[in-house]
Amino acid sequence: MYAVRILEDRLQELCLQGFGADLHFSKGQEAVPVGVMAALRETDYVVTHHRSIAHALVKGVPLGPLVAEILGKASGINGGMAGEMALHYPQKRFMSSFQLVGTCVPVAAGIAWALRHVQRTDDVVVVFFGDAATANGQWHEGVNLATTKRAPLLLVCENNRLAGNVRPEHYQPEGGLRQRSYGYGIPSASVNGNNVGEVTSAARSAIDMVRNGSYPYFLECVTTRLGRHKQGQGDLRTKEEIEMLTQYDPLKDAGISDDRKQEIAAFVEATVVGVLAQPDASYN
Ligand SMILES: Cc1ncc(C[n+]2csc(CCOP(=O)(O)OP(=O)(O)O)c2C)c(N)n1
Ligand SMILES: [Mg+2]
Repeated sequence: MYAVRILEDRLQELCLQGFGADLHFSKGQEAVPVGVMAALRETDYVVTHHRSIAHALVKGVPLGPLVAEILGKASGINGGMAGEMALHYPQKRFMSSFQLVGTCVPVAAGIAWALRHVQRTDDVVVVFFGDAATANGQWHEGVNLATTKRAPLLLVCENNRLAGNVRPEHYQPEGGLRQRSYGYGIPSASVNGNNVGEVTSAARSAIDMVRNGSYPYFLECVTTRLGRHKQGQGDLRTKEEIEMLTQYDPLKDAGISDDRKQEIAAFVEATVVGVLAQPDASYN
């Protein structure tokens, strides 16, 4: 979680200096990807949405080539042509991130179906998406497909109760997100997404069910976005509201020693400096 935080803080500085693009960070939400992926086998797969950097790093995409991709360098994992919202690194079974909200779900459902019913493995797919994605038609088609085709798919909702600067009363019916899973008859749970231990233990039970039953499961992780939606957009929340939310920061009581923090920060910094010196992607 600390590596994600440090990396994203550094990338944010670069964005503000004009190096990075309009990136979406996971500040405050780190316990969701870290907690869920701690419960995966290395051979399991991940598909994710636009807020992708944490997910890629935690799934094992190597730091240097990941940063290079995000900064548009030729040495990036996708030649510097994809960027944060079309990242692809199948070597680590990080299949893709998706720009269009909700579209990660049908693709993830298809991969999960093929793994179980064509390749006949017992690997599972985890797909991460935001709370607003559950209002998108692609989300519903994907969940319907996964359910009717018995695909081993863990649906992880990072419920930060925001879509950009829009509050959920404008895109969600009252009654809670889990109700959406009831319509498909799939099992579900809701956890404190800022508590990494709670996320991991819920993910373990969920993944057991997904793997053994070859059926989808909906895991809602209630979390808090502490930064802007993306770097080019202001935040309409007041400073007081954001300050209040920092009490839920998953890193607050994570117990990481100062030595370990320094070690991680030095590694991230050396990697970023090395990447900055590399040539930009080019069509030539
Ligand atoms: C189909 C589609 N509509 C609109 C957008 C613009 N957009 C980008 S992110 C976003 C908010 C998504 O909110 P949520 O799914 O809750 O994820 P969060 O950003 O909160 O992590 C929107 C509307 C988009 N990328 N795709
Ligand atoms: Mg959201």
